[in-house]
Amino acid sequence: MTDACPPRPWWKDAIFYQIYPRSFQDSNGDGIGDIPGIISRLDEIAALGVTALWLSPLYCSPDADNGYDIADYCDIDPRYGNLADFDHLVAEAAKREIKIIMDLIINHTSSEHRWFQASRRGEEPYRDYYIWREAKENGDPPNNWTSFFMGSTWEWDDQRQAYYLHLFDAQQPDLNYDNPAVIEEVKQVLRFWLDRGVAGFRCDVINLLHKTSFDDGRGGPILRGIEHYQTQLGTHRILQELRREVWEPYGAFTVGESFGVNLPEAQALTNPDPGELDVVFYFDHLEVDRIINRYGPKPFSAAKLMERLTTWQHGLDWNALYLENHDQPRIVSHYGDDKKYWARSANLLATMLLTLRGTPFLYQGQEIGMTNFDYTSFDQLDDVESFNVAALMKRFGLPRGLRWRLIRQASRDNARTPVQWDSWPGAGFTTGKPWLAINANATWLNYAAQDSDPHSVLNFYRRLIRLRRSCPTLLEGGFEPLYADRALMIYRRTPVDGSADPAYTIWLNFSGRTVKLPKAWLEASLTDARADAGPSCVVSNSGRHSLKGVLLPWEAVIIREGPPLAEGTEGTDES
Ligand code: TEU
Ligand code: CA
Repeated sequence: MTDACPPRPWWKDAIFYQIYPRSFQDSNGDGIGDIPGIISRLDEIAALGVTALWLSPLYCSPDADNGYDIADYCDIDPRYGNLADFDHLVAEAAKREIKIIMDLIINHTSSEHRWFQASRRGEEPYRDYYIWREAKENGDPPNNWTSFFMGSTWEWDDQRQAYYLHLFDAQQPDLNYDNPAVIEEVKQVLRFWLDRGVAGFRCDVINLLHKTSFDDGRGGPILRGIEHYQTQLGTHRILQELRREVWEPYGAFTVGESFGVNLPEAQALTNPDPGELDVVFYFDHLEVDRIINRYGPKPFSAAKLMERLTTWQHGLDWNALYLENHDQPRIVSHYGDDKKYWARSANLLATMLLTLRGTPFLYQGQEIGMTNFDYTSFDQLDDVESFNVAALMKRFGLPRGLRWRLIRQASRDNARTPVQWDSWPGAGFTTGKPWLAINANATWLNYAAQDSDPHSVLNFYRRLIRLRRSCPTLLEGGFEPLYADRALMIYRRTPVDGSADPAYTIWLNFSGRTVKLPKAWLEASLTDARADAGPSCVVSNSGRHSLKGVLLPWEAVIIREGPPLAEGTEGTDES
């Protein structure tokens, strides 16, 4: 007798696509993307091979942090539509076999939420829904913590005559997770959306929920105090309770954005016993070229990236794979080359994302290789974080030019410019004035131009997604690092037991130079039958069919080990 294997969960085979609704598709000319707009683009999303959507917040919000400050968890902001539109979206997506997960922001609410309004008046039962503390004798805040968006984490409230905690903006007061009533409220919110047919949640800064102590923090001006609230025991307990009582009974999927987690913490958050989250978003692999955070650049190295990827590929059973989201610069402008080798480097990054072990999450516009914004001055920005960071840099005496350079490459607005659907004014995003300026490169870098071009970034993504979904090795196989240096990265996906699908090796050149391939690895990939021609490529972003001694600038190649493929399945190329 053998125990039946538990069925493989749907999300392991999923291709997720994140929508930042404000910037996705406007349907009524007010310059702000909306739900009818999303519905109108479902065919494009389905054509890419996407099977699940993560929707950035659509809830009622005064937009101090673009919806990450929620004023009503159980309603849609009128600018995006209404609950009927939302239900329609869920139904239309389901017709295309696309599931939907919501963004769940429960570390904090908006200061306009009725819970906070009642709490600041001292009304029960809301009095202790938030974290209130008295001022020190001299009137100072209760401790020295500093927020994600710079400055103190404490804001004085005249009405309540006390300070409240906010890890992010002052208009984002933190909920008090020592109060069981707050956890009960959260369960109601979860059930509300699950009952409407959503398949799960992307959980915003989920590892910061429980604050263990309010002692002074150590460290410099950034994130002082984080040791008192990052991935605490109390947070593990809350997640276990939510999983047991809500997620598990509904079969809901959860991906937790986990700020600053290390591997052991991520392992604990995703350990099926007792069970908290399914997968986590960590930041490690995006920080290879950063000191401390996005605003402190240092040189990139493929070897360093490989080292970090390997840690996570081996350390977790399953990874949430991503290179972009609404908080990060565009990957082609970050790890790629958004100038001379724009398409080829975008395709190389696509190759990496879609050949690692885990569930890939694409971000809107990534599939056409959208780049960072082309703004030239501070007044074109919108993001609260960019303004606060710029102000802090000014206080530290950084000259204006340097401030702009750092903000320009790291601002979250880089990812928030409207999706470039076509080359018309408004880029097919809006017929009105877009809430955030559209990149001028929309005239040539757009969906319409790429849709029918077999050599486009878009079609490269489509092909890779198809390949991934048809190869058990790419879906479920193991990961083995083979070689890396400053520019080059080579790894292998190893076959699944009992599967006919062989191993694949992935060869990536993260540089604008032609590099020689290490002979040992090249030979290892050669089979006798094809030794003369060189190993044959299932995918190449340069149009090559076999691998010889070098990789061209930003070249990416996938080699299928074992017998050659049938005619017509190999040699994917780019112009
Ligand atoms: O992000 C939290 C986070 O960990 C960072 O990426 C953060 O945005 C900051 O830029 C660090 O420098 C989540 C959301 O994704 C983000 O959009 C929200 O602003 C934030 O939480 C607060 O809800
Ligand atoms: Ca609109």
